[in-house]
Amino acid sequence: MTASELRGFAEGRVLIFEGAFGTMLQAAVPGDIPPELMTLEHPDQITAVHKAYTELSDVICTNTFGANDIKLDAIGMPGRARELNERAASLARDAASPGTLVAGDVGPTGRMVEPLGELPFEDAYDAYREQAEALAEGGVDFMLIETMSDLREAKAALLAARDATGLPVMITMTFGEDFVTPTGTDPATAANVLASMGAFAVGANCSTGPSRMVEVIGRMAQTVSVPILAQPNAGIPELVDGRTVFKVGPDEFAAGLRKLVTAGATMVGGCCGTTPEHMLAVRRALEGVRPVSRDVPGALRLSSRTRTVAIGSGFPFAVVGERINPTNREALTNEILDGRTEIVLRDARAQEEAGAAVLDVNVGVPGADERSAMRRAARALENAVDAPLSLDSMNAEAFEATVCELAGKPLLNSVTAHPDRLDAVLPVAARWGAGVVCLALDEGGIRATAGERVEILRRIVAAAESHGVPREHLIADCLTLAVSAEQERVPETLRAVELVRSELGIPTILGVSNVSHGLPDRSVLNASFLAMAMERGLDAAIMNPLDETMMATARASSVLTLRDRGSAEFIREHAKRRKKKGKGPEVPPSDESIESRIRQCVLDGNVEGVSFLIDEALSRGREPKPLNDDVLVPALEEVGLRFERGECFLPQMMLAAETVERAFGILKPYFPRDEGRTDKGTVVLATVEGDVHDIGKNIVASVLENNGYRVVDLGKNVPTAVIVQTARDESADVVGLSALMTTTVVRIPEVMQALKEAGLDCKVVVGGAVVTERFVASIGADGYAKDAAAAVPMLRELLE
Ligand code: B12
Repeated sequence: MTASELRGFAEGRVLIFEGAFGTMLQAAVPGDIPPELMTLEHPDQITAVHKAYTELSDVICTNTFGANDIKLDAIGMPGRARELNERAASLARDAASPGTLVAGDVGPTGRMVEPLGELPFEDAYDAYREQAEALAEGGVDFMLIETMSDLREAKAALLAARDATGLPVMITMTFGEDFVTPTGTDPATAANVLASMGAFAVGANCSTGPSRMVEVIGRMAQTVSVPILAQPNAGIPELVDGRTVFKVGPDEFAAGLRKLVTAGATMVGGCCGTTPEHMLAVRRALEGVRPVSRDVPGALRLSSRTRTVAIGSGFPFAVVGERINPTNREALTNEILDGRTEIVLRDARAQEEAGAAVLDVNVGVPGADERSAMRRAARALENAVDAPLSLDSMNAEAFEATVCELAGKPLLNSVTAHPDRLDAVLPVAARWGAGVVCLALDEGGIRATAGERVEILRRIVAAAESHGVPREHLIADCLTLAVSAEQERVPETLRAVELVRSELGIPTILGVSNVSHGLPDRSVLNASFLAMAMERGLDAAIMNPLDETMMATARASSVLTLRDRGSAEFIREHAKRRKKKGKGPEVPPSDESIESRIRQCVLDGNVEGVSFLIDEALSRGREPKPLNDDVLVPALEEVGLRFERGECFLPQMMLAAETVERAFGILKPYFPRDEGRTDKGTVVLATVEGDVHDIGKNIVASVLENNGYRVVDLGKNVPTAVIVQTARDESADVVGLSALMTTTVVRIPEVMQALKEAGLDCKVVVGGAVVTERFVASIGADGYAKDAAAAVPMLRELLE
């Protein structure tokens, strides 16, 4: 089915998708058979579920949610994706009543894609591609990618489905109570990034029931104009008498979906806990209901993983911070040549703090590989700051190497009307859904008049559209010329800003600082030019957000050009500045201690950067132990607190953890050793089952090894039986258990009991953030240490 056929099918009505599939199957086939395998072993049951839903829905889905090779591999069924998907697609196809569409269902791989996890993007892409090909082969009408929690994995699935099938692709993500995905992405950002990459429809599924999904769908509906799909579960499941129960019944569910349609959903269905009864109630409740009409204001919307910024008339003026640029900055130039990102991140934070909405990233330095420099900087920035990025380069390969690494939707700065440049940049923008700065420049150079420049831009817009880059992804730069050299051309630039707006209908951006080149008092000239350009309708400027005159001018002009309605932002900023007692934005101190730089590096999750800093600290004579105990561990604890307060999300916590692990790996060999001794006793160490926190346990392991103990480290998430077996095989003197969560600390008494039952009389010592002396006393463990250093005397005493 083509996109336009599907659009025709959906026109003017609310499409109803099926309810939960897995819930029905579990009820039909007792036992623990993976749902995907049922396609082969119980095809009749699959057909029965399809039949139950096909009567009630406009769309039924194939039984292939977990049928990608990565997931299948994890459940011991590698290499069977093709067969399972083809078969499942044809079962659904055969069961569908005439007029019911079949969606090829695709779910997550169950593993985290880099940089949050270890699964390479390409591997996720390959697995999804294989699945999509087989589903298309089996005859599905379109692809439905569901329950994604990480934008990069969602991108891999979307691209693979697009590349492999050419069918329309719908894609939904799952959102928590706080209206963000588990990796910190808000609904507007998810919708913007995925719709920009060509999703036919975007939406939300599963999550926390229909009523809380209203907010999610509403925010998506205000951001994108593609159809919106809402498939909530029947509330958060609760455990009642050992059974999972979903509390939202059919009528309440149907009323909830009605509200979702009012919020902007054009397609609805049910996820976990919903049944044909739920869908029957939905069918009745939506009889004759038409989708609400949406009027999404046109703008260029850029995204990071966590934020979306709209640029265009009617939206706040966007300051694009220009400081990440090595021109005339020796320290930054050296940093880029060394492969570091510390100054880049510091500049980014300072600019964001000062009010930059987007950060321009220019890392072109002669002698450095710009592709890897750009990729490194952009990756570090996306993890550490919220602002979307503008990748600034003359090298299209640097765009290509970087854009595939990002979760968000960056701006590619820039393309000219030069045919080679158009052919190099536009396909990258089209494939990855990126925004593009269009420079009013061609082989003939910069034109004198506004009209000529707009003509060049018109050609770029046409080329972009023919490459599949829509107008809403473009922003025009009419070129700022130095008033010292070409005074009469400056007013032409202002005229061009006005013309682009009225003739091309795309937003405009200018690198304003160029205007004052070669003159004194540059800030005043820049600010005056900015105010004049804003009056002509300029939507964004590449400028220095640390220049207070410029920022004050941008804020004042926003009020005077009606962008800042009710002067709200102006007043807010005034109050903020009064609080700071008139101080301007902080310029990053250059004499920061190495300790606070390392701390910042952990907070930024700057895995690559930390090695340099640890080496620097060691070479300056810092001791490894205080670096670990007083800098790395407290920084990680700070990340934990921010996570608890909802100020950062799982990706940041994961990257901070990886940063500390990397740092500890460098420090480890320097820890004091009790050379040559491994005879103080054998300690079997493990983080208990269900718990993946192992940084603390790893520190304990190396400190004990260095102090003459033989350590058998079983790693994390270790089942009780494995701990007991190893304790026996290794004749352990001590079993050391680590637990960091209130939910897993209960495993400790379980392991103690199992050791006792196995007749092993080894001592049990425990530790981990949630373990307290009181708890230890209550379970009767032999020892507790609050940290690795305290573990050494504790063990000595215990074993003597
Ligand atoms: C890093 C981290 C992660 C990393 C772990 C990476 C890794 N490889 O370890 C990642 C990102 C993967 C993670 C995931 C999650 N995390 Co976490 N995480 C943390 C964080 C920020 C730091 C933990 C840490 O490494 N501290 C530094 C080390 C050095 O300290 P430590 O572990 O306490 O170890 C020292 C001592 O305790 C002692 N010790 C430790 N073990 C042992 C053992 C023995 C025998 C002895 C003697 C001593 C000893 O010595 C160690 C060295 O000095 C904490 C916050 C915190 N303040 O603890 C949250 C925290 C533990 N995580 C939390 C949560 C909720 C989660 C998730 C559920 C989040 C989610 N929504 O998915 C998942 C859980 C996944 C799972 N099933 O386990 C909560 C737990 C809340 C609770 N009370 O139950 C915390 C407290 C954050 C919070 N404030 O909300 N997390």
